[in-house]
Amino acid sequence: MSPWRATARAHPNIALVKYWGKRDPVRILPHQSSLSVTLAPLEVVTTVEFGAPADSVVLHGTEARGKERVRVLALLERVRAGTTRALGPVRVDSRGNFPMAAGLASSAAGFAALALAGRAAAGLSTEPGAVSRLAREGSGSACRSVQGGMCIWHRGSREDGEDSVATQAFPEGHWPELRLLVAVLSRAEKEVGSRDGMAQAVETSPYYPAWVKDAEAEIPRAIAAIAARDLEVLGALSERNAWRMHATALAADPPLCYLLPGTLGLILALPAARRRGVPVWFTLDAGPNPVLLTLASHEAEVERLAREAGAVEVVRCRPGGDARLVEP
Ligand code: 2P0
Repeated sequence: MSPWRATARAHPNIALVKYWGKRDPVRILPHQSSLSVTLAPLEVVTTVEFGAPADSVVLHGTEARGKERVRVLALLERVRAGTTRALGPVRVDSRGNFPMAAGLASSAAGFAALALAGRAAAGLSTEPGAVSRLAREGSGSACRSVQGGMCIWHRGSREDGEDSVATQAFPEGHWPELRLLVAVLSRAEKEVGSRDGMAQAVETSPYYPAWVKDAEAEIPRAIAAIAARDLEVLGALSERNAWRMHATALAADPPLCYLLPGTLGLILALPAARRRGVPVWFTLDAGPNPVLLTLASHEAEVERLAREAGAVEVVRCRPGGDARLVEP
């Protein structure tokens, strides 16, 4: 591949132990570690080409303006700082194969693909640790989309952030029966984005210190449950971690409520489904659309359950692979 141009693909990820709050908003360093599953078949494909006539950032077919463009170009500035070569202006083209309205942030897949393509195009090492650190500086959760399977973003303790990086805990093929279904209840854009919401929770939620301590302690328990492929234990852990993240947000001032009535309708129906023998648990990001954890054997039944509870779309996912370089 030409050292001036590269194309990378990356999947988004869903956290089961969530990242919620920064100790350093500039370098994007979290207060606690988080753990996620990489989601196939959803992906973003990004091409980076240095030596273009002028800087250009095209996201999903449209020239980006404002904050989005600034964030993309800032990440590529960090790539430039890592080499003595004169790379010149850059052209970026990035598109996803999934509806952004599904509530799955495309930023994780987008910044993971951008970091990998950017480093490759500049002739820099594409070793996962280096790519993950760079992706983190674009969007925190992106550092967990550089590798497949299940990844842990270690909070780290260094001020320069060098040890705040994601590593793979289990490869893509570790748990082939695991399924994650995004139940789209609302496509409306949320009023307060994750970045502002987590900052508000850090500053004003009296529950914030308890959140940090609890979430960090859940990581080894989540690893043990995944190692044992124990969905009952992992599902219960995912639900309580999601509830605790939302409790922390609800306790902020002003309060942050990401749930809609339909969200509660669906997630409160799950205990009865479990009593009927359906293995189904939820996790919920900073938005109204739950992600349902189940097994391949029950995927159709869980989709039906989500639709009966009002889901307008259900996106079926499974653990995905590493971000990778491809021919454009
Ligand atoms: C997560 N979220 O662990 C958590 C759970 C939302 C709720 O990571 O400010 O887009 O770019 O670091 O990564 C969404 O926040 O935020 C997120 P920035 P990001 O997946």
